[in-house]
Amino acid sequence: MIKDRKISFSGIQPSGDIHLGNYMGALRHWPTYQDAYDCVYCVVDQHAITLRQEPAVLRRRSVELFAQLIACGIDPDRSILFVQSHVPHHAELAWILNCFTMFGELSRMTQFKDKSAKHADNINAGLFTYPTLMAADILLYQTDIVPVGEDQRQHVELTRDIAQRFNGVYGDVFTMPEAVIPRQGARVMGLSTPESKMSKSIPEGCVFVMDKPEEIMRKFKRAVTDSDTENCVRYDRSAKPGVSNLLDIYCAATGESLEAAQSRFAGQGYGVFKPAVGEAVVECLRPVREETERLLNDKGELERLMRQGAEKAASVAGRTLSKVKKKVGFLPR
Ligand code: ATP
Ligand code: LTN
Repeated sequence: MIKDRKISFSGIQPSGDIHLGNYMGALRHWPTYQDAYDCVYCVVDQHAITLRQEPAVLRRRSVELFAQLIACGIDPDRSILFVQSHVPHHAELAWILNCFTMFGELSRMTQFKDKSAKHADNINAGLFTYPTLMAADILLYQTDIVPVGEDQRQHVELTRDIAQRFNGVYGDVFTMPEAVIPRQGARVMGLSTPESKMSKSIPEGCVFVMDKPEEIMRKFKRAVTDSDTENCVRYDRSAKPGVSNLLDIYCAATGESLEAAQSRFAGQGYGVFKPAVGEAVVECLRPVREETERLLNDKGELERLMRQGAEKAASVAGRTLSKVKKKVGFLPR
């Protein structure tokens, strides 16, 4: 396929409400790729059902996430933004790629091992073959780069191995993708547990993008600071993980440098510092929340954008899938 610009593909699961960690570590960076790449962004609801989901909640989260991606700056006219289950090519290619993926390879995936330990009562085949569906997502669009968190690097590596194996048999069908891992905001820690990453599974110290300002302020005022006696704002990840995390969040929210932030709060106690970080986060998230709310008030328009995204996605994905089917020996209909 001849391409004017390189292609970027990212996906995110509608499996939980989006929090500050997801925003700082992933969503906030995504729109920036639109200047240099042709971008494809996907709400991966088919991946989400590898863990049990409440149907009504999954529907609500899928629409909300779709709106949040637009609110963060993804332009649905310039990029392809769509919902995975609206484009059947993903599941279809995933089946074919399953036949080019080894049992041993899937068994070695860290995420599979982690999730099957956490959900021992539901180790289903979809959880096991999660990476082949992700490979299909990526390879259908002849993707060059895949912006993801560090935790997804292994899945992108497997995607490359699958693509290489397929190309080795049938010639150059798939572009070889590469993971791109952003450095900034890569690890936001929990406000109540600064030693572990902010996560929806620890709701207490987790700030959600759709939280109201009062709720955000409450969470920051209760944030764990460090058990030393000095009550002073200083950056030291190992000795003062709570305060350092708050400083990192403040800098990410305001764009101020760490040095500037440290001197701004020098000599001030936590009673001033914590609400100031809260306010910075409120202001950083406010436009995203308000724009999401505005978009959610017009469901008709969101549905139109989802249809438009699915049509654009299907047209690109269809070209790759037809080629793959021909290569493996399926009869034309
Ligand atoms: P949770 O732990 O809340 O379940 P998650 O890791 O399941 O979060 P995903 O939906 O897998 O979240 O990830 C969406 C994106 O957000 C990924 O790119 C991931 O790297 C990023 N991300 C998740 N948590 C954080 C965090 N605390 N700090 C920075 N980035 C994060
Ligand atoms: N597995 C990813 C979500 C995901 C994805 C993708 C990311 C599904 N398909 C394709 C990049 C490209 C996650 O859990 N964050």
